[in-house]
Amino acid sequence: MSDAAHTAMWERLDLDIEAHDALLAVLGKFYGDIYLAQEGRLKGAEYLDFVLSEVHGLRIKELQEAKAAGKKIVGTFCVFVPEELTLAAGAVQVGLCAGAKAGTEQAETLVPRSTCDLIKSFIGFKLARLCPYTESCDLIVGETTCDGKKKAYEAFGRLAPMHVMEVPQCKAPCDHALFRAEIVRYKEALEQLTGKAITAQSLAEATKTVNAKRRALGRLAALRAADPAPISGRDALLVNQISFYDDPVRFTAKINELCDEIEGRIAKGEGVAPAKTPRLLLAGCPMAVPNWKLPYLIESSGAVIVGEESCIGERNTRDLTDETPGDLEAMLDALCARYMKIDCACFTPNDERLEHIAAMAKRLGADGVIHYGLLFCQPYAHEAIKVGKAMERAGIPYLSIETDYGLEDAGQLKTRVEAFVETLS
Ligand code: BJ8
Repeated sequence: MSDAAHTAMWERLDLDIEAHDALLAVLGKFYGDIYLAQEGRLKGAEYLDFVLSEVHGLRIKELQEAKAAGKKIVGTFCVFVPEELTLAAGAVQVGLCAGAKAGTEQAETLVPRSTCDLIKSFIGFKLARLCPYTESCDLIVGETTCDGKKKAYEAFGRLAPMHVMEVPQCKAPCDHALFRAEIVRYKEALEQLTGKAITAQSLAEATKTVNAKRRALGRLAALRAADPAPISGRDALLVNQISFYDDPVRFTAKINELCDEIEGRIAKGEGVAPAKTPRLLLAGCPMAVPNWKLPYLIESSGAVIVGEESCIGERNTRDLTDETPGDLEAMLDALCARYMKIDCACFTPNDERLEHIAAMAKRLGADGVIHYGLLFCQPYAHEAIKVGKAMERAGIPYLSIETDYGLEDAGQLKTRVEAFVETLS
């Protein structure tokens, strides 16, 4: 697409063109420094570079073409929104990334200053007219996970068409029943939006598509147990980030190709860092595009990241939806069962998360765990303490970091990470 065609498309979406150009310039520079400067990247990473370079271009054009063909676009902020249902209704689902500081001052007119950057980011992007994904959406789905998000959606709902799903906070049978009812309510909202009834057949097909994507991401996650690490943590994170907005069928094929290449690399004993480089597992809050600060600091401090225990990582991909039920009601039960396994810190108790982190660290041969919490995020700040104790019991070195989307603390964080990595060497 030419620059002029891009600009015309963004104008039609009523973006603030000048501010948007400035944002893309910063993103391009950031990407060059953090991604393109890496050594020993896989050939398949060219696809990631291409997708990122066209993140506000070709993919938005595809969404506009889908809309012109009568499809609806659904935006989400959380992995509790069942993509299976969205696809079964013939709609396109995109994750709204919320990983950069934008429109912060404007956002703070709607939410308290003591709100995490992820929330401020999606509100800021909307108020500053910077996100072509948000502006392409026919419906945005929120969810009652943390207090910050659920109150923010009250304000956001006045700016965009919204549906909010209630996500329970516990996992007793009555909570499963509540979420099962919410799945039905979301199904009905989608049917109203698209004018298309979700059938057993359309849901079965959509479930296969979403499971195939999860399997490809699971395959990649498993290959990262190899030493030397065959792919950098930054690239693996990027794969997970892209999974939220790329076309699911194309993405799955590309990631399986990437995995084929990785298998070849492992067979030759090659990697992105020498064998025995300190290996770290990142746990905690999700890292949306372009939140690459901490992974970059870690991997420029002599360590390699071998796994992400977050919603932009294995928390979102470890569980498949059962494909065996033949009728719609049983399929909705299967969806509910699958989504209620998610071990988000918003649940209480949430001890399975501690077990998952320890098991991941063991499976991936991690030498240590770094817990990442966003400043002002209460659920993950609480769990950082619990995770620390669990890692101590398991004998796994642990570092807890709390930060935001700013770069002001980068020097101080690097010092802490380097000191931690040194203890592992
Ligand atoms: S299922 S992790 S995607 S809610 S960082 S906004 S928790 S104050 S992102 Fe999440 Fe769904 Fe859970 Fe996953 Fe609140 Fe914390 Fe901010 Fe957060």
